[in-house]
Amino acid sequence: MPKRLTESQLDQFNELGFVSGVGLVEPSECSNIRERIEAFEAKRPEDAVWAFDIKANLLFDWVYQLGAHEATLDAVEDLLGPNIFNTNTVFRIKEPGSGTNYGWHQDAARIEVAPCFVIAYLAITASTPENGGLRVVPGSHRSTLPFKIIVNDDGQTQRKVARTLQVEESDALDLTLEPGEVTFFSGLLVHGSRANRSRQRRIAILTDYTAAHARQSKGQGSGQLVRGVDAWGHIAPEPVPVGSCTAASVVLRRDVLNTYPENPLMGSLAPGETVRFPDEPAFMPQT
Ligand SMILES: O=C(O)CCC(=O)C(=O)O
Repeated sequence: MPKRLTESQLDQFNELGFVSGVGLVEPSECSNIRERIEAFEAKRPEDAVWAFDIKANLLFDWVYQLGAHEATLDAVEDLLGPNIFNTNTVFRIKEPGSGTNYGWHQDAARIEVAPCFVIAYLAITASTPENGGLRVVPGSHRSTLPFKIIVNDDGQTQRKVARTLQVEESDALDLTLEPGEVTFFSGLLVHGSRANRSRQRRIAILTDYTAAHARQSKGQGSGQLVRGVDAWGHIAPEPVPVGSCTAASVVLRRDVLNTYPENPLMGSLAPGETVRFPDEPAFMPQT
């Protein structure tokens, strides 16, 4: 008996690779989260750019707590079973009128994970076709599709990103969410999103959830065990941050990112290429 999702939602997830519009977080909680985001941006605008970008769950205690949200984990348990790691929480914020967009991609294209992780896209503000909400290609989650690596993609500069080739736009579906609603989708589902043509910010928080028994095709991932037990040791354990973006947690996050076989910010490194993180000492916060 599923804990949170209905049998038909589970069937849809298996068939199409996603289930959308699952109301899990109170809109008032979304307002609180937005206030925290905007308070950090006001206080430390330069740090907000990198701190929210990847593994924010290693930097902020309140982001960790959001990743461990009980109702969300109940739904994830229905999809992945009872032993769950949070392997990455990111913020995706599109300013009014901004051109930030995400070309078609499968998050699990470069490093396969079996069983595949599930991504929870939580709408902190409403998410609509006009403000650059999520678009998915239903049923595209069954295999890794051909892709190419792009450096300095239009929508995301200073990145190496994997972009799926030959996606038929007419196969895509626009998803609309109210604040507090979640789209769960397979890490293999082809998805993307367009620019924000509205006058409001679009704020989404995406979390990757991985079953503790899952295996990666390359290297070893790491994560925070947010539910159940880890009897497998496939995923390296990550600590829970104390406080909000302290120097200690910044260093810890960089150490974690440095252990990846592919650098998650930049993709594969060329021979001799070294990693530079935007949180290097010049940016380091004071304790
Ligand atoms: O925020 C979005 O619209 C999509 C983000 C995304 O696909 C990603 O960060 O990989």
